[in-house]
Amino acid sequence: MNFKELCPARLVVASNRSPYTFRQIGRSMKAERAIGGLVAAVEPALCFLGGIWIGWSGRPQHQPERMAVPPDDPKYELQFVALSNDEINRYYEGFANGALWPLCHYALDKCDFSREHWQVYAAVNQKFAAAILQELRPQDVVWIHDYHLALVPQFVRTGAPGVRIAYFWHIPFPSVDLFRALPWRRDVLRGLLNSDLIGFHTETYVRNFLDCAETILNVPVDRERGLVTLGNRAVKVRALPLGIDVAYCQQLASSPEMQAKAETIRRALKSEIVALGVERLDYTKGILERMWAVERLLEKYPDLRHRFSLLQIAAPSRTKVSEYRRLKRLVDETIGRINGRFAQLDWAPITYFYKAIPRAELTAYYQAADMALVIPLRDGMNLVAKEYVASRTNDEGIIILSEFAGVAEEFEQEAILVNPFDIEQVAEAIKQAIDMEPSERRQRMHRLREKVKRHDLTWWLRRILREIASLSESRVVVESNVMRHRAP
Ligand code: GDG
Repeated sequence: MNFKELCPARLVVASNRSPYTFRQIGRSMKAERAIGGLVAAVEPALCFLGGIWIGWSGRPQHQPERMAVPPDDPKYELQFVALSNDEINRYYEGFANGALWPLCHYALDKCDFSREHWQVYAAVNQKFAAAILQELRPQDVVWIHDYHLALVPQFVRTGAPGVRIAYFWHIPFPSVDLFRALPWRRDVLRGLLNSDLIGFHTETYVRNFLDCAETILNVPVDRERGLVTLGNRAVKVRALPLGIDVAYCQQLASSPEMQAKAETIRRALKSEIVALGVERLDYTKGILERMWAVERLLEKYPDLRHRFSLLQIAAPSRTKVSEYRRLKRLVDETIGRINGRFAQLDWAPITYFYKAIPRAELTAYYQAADMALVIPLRDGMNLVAKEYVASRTNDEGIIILSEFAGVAEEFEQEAILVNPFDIEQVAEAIKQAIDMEPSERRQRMHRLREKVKRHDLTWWLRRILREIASLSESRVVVESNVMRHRAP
């Protein structure tokens, strides 16, 4: 894939976390690639186009401040932004994860709208913008990621008015009624609208964002063309659903090592039917609700005791935020209670890992599971659902999927869609999956695999890079309320 033909520009990428973290081993530092969809999605573009990725290393200080990566075959540079402990508390844990994250996931009761946190959020966004401006060369494209950096486009635009800025928002964008609760709703919208292109995972998030721009900022919105007009600039707003590296998933799934591991997992669980949950331990992922659904299932269908079990992998996440510590206690207690209620000497209904599993090894879990329970209360996309599908190379398996995950807009026909708040419905959906004719399960999985293949990571990168490139070919200019395209 030659991305350079699509987009000849150099990229300046910014995200809260740097794509590599570092561990001190003896006297030297070992670079480790961060877990998660963002790095997997963006790194290939940077490797092809070259450029720089600006992010926080995850530590208060970092030496050196800059390095070339990937370590074994350097293709682009990393520039670290240093954050003090106070900045981490207020910008990252306080505002980004204590206000914006719950707000965008419809958890208004968990929002802490502290003015001090907001001020530090703005100051840290300015710090990121300063780092970007320092690196900027003529013709570069700035590509900013996620809810931590919503004000960065505005600060960059002030320092470099003509620069092209693309933004990708990885989490849901809530409806206007909810977003209005944010005391700094106008600042966040204006900050984002200093981009030239804003990408979301789904059409629903695009609609919500356009509604917010129109209602809260009172600016002209063209829904058909996906444009917001601000002064003499038009901002493109697009649904660009992120795909995964299907070829990599299939390669892992076909490896004898992973297949052997999948066998070992199945044997150890001693269950005829294995369901799998994989997520960061986060209150948006519906982990507790899923446990209650399993409890209801076993209560209602006693013949499934001994035959069915859930394997839940929950990777530790944001462990310093009090809501996450509370959730951890609740999950521990709930699993303990349910296992205590139903377990027998040679069988437990829930097997629970509180640890991160390396990406490659996850494949063995995907392969060992007869069904995936992807039941978040809200989720921007959910890449685990796509990875599960891509790993089912024999077309076996089925997904029980929350209607509130972004991926439901793509999988709604083939998955069993549920409302995660309706515990009885989730329990019944598991039963339906167990009772489904194997041929129907195979048909559904086959169709899902075709979808995931068609809209994979390369497809997404092509789409987004094409959109980015078109920002330079024909800048959208607004003149006396008439829109026309003009060469730069
Ligand atoms: C945010 C949005 C959106 C590897 N080991 C573990 C693990 N991984 C990998 C998975 C997957 C990724 O991490 C998790 O991605 P998700 O999309 O499922 O969820 P978030 O981390 O919440 O990501 C989300 C995404 O950004 C991309 O835009 O889809 O909606 O919230 O690639 O293979 N994941 C977990 N445990 C491991 O041990 N959970």
